[in-house]
Amino acid sequence: MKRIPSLAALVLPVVAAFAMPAPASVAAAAAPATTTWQLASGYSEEAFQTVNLRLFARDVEAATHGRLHVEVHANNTLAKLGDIPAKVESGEIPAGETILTNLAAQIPVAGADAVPFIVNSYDDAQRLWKAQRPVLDAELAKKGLVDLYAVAWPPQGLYSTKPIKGAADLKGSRMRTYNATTQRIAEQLGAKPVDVMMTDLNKAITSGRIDSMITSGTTGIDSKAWEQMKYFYDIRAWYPKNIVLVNRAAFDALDPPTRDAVRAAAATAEARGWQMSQAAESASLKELASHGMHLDPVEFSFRTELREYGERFSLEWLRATGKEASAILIPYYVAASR
Ligand code: PCA
Repeated sequence: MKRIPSLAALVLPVVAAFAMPAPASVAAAAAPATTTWQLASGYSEEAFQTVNLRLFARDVEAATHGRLHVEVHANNTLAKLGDIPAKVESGEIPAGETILTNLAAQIPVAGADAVPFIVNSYDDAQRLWKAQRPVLDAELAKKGLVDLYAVAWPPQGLYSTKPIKGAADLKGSRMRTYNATTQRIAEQLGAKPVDVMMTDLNKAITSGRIDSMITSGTTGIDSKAWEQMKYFYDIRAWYPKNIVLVNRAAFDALDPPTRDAVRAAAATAEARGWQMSQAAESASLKELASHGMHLDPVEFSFRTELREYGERFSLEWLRATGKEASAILIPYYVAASR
């Protein structure tokens, strides 16, 4: 049997390629007081987003000669995923990583990430981020939040305990959701939304609490989806992003060279993270299959139904977002059509 390289083996060369050069920007001689940022994340240690986050913290430490120490608390240990944006906004914790769609209730443009089927590739996902970022940053600024970097998860596929031939097969199924946006998508499909954080996903799968879910191949691997869910459909519904946020006052309290070093490490983390995501994506479907999952093609009629649900969701999002939606989508479609 052909051996499938593990995800770690595929992601590590990407990590090595992004080793930061020896820090020169911050003069060690000045050595002012050390600052520590507590940084909360709601994802498990093995998630590639957390691996990248720890590398970011390491790079900041090196580039500032230890003047800024970023202490990463993964796995919901410092704050629960859903609470992280509010806690960073209030300053209770200086920094945190969240999935961008968690902000969609207060900042509708953040919800562009889960509009199904408008993004078809990593290139599209990058274009969307480029168009979305300035609009999003202006909204974050009003809340006293600074965006450091954002990285897309691999495309979201459909997992199920039984074969799915059409949307009718999802009716009444207990579909795992990960925030209000995915909850709305489940409702539209006629499924019963069951909110489960990624860190509790394996337990929810093995205890039979959920029958279906829409998430990435890599999260399916991290949560051992195959222990109950034998069917995977590569529907590539959307590419949600995680974003790392800092409280504005905490950021402004840094001296300018330290701020520059944080920005530089963030830019490196963003580029590295997107490459890690892509490396994980191309390996993950093979890995799911190697655990006995059926990767069946999506029936044409089901694909058509999914597109229709996607359009309905897009319209709801456009209505809720108003003119800011066009401020993102027009530049996005112009760039995508080039
Ligand atoms: N994994 C995370 C968010 C999107 C993804 O691919 C999750 O399932 O919670």
